[in-house]
Amino acid sequence: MSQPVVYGDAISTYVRSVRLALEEKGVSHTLVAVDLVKGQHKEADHLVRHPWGKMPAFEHDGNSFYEVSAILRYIDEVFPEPALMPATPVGRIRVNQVMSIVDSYGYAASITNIFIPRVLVPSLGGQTDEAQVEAAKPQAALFLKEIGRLLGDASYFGGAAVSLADLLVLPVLTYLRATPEGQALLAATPSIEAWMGRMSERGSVQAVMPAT
Ligand SMILES: N[C@@H](CCC(=O)N[C@@H](CS)C(=O)NCC(=O)O)C(=O)O
Repeated sequence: MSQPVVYGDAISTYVRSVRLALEEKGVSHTLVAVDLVKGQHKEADHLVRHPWGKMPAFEHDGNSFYEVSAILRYIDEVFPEPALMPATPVGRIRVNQVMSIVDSYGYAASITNIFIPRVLVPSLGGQTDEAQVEAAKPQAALFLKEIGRLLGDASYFGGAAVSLADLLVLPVLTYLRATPEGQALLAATPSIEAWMGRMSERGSVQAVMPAT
C-alpha cells in the first residue's frame, strides 16, 4: 500500500482531522501544502483535486478523494487498527450523528462565523463583522450544548475509545476556544472542556496540532 497524500494547509481544521486519523492509525503521510490564506485552494491545480475549491484533497493507492467525513471513514476501513468506529450500531450512529452535526452546523457557526471574523480577519489587517459573530452565537451555543449532551458521561463520542467524531470535533473547538465567545460557551459546558483536556494528551494531537 502506498503512503497517503493530503493536500491542504496545516492550519485547516478539516486537514487536521484527516491527519489526526492517520496519526491515530500510525500511518505516515505526505502533506502537500496548499496555502489557505493565499487562496491556493481556488487555483486550477487544486480545483482538479477538489472542484468545490475546499481542502483537503486526499490521494491513496492511485485513487483521489475529497469530502472529509468520507475520507475519514475510508482511512478507518483501509487501516484497521485501532478501530475509529465503535463496534455497536448505537455507538456508530452516535459517531455518525456527531460528524454530521459538525459538517451541517458546527463548523459554520464556530469557524466560518466566529473564529474567522474574530481572529483570522483581524490577523490579516481586516475588521471583524460584529453582526456576523453575534448572529452565530446561538448556533454555536446549540452546537456545544448538543455535543455535550451526546457525549454524556462517556470519555469519547463513541464511548470508551477515540472515534472519528472526536477527531472531527477537536480542531473546530480548538479554534472556537481561541475566541472570547468560544471561551464563554466552553465555560458553560465543562464536560466538553474536560474532553478537550483528555484529547490534548494524545500523541496524534500533539503531532498534528502542536501549538494548540
Ligand atoms: N465539505 C468539505 C468542507 C471542507 C472545508 O470547508 N475546508 C475549509 C478549510 S477547514 C476550506 O477549504 N475553506 C476554504 C474556503 O471555503 O474557501 C469537506 O468535507 O471537505
